[in-house]
Amino acid sequence: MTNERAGVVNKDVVVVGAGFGGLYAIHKLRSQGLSVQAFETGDDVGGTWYWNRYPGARCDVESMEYSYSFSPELEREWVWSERYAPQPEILRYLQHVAERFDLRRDIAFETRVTAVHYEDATGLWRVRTDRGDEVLARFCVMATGCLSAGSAPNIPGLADFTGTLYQTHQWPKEQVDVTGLRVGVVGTGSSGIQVIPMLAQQAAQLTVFQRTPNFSVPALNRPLGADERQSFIDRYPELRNTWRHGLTGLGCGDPPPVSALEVDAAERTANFQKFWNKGGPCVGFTYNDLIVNKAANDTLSEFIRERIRDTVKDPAVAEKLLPRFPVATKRMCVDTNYYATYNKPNVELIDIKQTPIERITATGVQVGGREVPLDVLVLATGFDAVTGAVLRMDIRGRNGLRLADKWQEGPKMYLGLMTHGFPNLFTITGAGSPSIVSSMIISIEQHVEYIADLLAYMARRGLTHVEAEQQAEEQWAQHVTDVADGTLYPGTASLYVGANIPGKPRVMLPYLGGVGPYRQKCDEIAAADYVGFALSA
Ligand code: N01
Repeated sequence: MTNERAGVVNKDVVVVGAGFGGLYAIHKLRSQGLSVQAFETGDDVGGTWYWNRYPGARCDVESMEYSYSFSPELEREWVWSERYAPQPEILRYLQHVAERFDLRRDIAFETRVTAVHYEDATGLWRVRTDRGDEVLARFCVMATGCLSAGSAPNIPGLADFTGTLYQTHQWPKEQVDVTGLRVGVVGTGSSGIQVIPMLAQQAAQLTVFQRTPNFSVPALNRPLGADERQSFIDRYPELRNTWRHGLTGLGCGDPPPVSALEVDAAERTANFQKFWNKGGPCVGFTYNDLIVNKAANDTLSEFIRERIRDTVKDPAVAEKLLPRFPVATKRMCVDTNYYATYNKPNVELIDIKQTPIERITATGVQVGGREVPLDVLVLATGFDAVTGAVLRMDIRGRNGLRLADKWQEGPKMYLGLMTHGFPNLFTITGAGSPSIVSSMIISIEQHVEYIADLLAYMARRGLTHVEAEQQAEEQWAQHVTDVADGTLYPGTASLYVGANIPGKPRVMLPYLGGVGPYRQKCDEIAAADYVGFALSA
């Protein structure tokens, strides 16, 4: 397809996206003898790691964990250089994977899938792209990413700005140098918290427009020694197995069976400090009730607020940076020098909840009755998470049912894999699966392998169609809600519940029951001949 763009092409599977999910889907399904056509909007592989090239972009999961496990040879040959891999290195890793497994030959780059229509008469999907491609396929795999559809903030006057506008999730490939310039950043989520310290090193003046302060923990990133790397590689089978069956899939492991309220304050603080000193998010896994009990959560929230007060010299600035929602009910950010950046004389923090942006002008940002003059404005304003990328395509299932109509009140999916009315259409890390609260690669591999196993099961039995049953999907959606209701998550306005996108239905998007229990449930369903999935020939 890459070179021939005329006529309708027949394939077994269309894969949309060539990030971590799409690349593994191509490899895995092809190895089962299926013909695959993949489409990718970017001009190379990488997905999230292709687009998010902003200075400071780095994974918040340790590099020895954030890699594929499906190939022991790949595990052995790739050399991660740092504890937390920077974006260029992860992109090189994915390029290496594409080469090593010869994946590029089935990917059409710079091609956006626009329409995915099910044809009742043939039982096939007709997939169309913005380059005029047309593919008929029995199966579709949406590997479109959970954090790939950027949100467009509705800030008055944004279009009037005549300086340079950057968005973290569409950062240019060329080197951006802001030396001597006046720079503004809107957004203090994971992206903002990573880019702000980097821009502050160059900018003449950096102004951060913060709506909601976030919790961030220091990464304490460092080079990875050969011995340390080898020790991981030697223990990979055992480690991977533990991660796969844990709650989040992260190397932090599951919290011990101890409540934060069972231990006295001095012991608890010492324990938090011990994990804080190691860097990374494991401080969030120190007690088993931090995300289910507000009083327990307050202990860690307050501990981190204290660290912010310790770091930021001006108490008034520190006060503005203190997050007020329960820690870990939004993804904890992992930073390098974030809070200390506010001690620099060229950095100003404006609390736009207290003093809202009035409008953006041609030359800056009008706020609190004054104009902050800017040469560069950076938007780090996040994503239409989990469902955004899927819903931006015109997907129509049986009887012409539009996915956007079906999901008007929020997504309903069976296991986050399939939705009723859309036979043979799968989603990698879809709504109702652990997805963005888990270590993504573990969840991606589990979904790809589950789909591949299901297709192999169908092939063995001469079955051609699979569809989530409505009742199974309703029950799973209820279970996702019930599990969430047992935690502090729903009380926080986060991207997990769609609160960051105006008008998006408030539904818990990820499954909070944990990757281990989720995997077990999926495996039980498979062992019971895929109960809840209607299979037919
Ligand atoms: O996006 P976010 P992100 N006016 O939604 C603000 C992953 N990730 O790209 O909180 C003013 O977290 C918004 O304010 P508020 C990770 O899973 C990982 O930073 O809505 N402000 C918020 O401060 C993460 O969870 C890594 O009040 C506006 C910010 O913009 C996910 O991606 C790195 C606004 C958006 O924060 C998303 O992170 C980067 C407006 N109109 C991302 N609209 C790593 O691996 C939004 N905001 C390290």
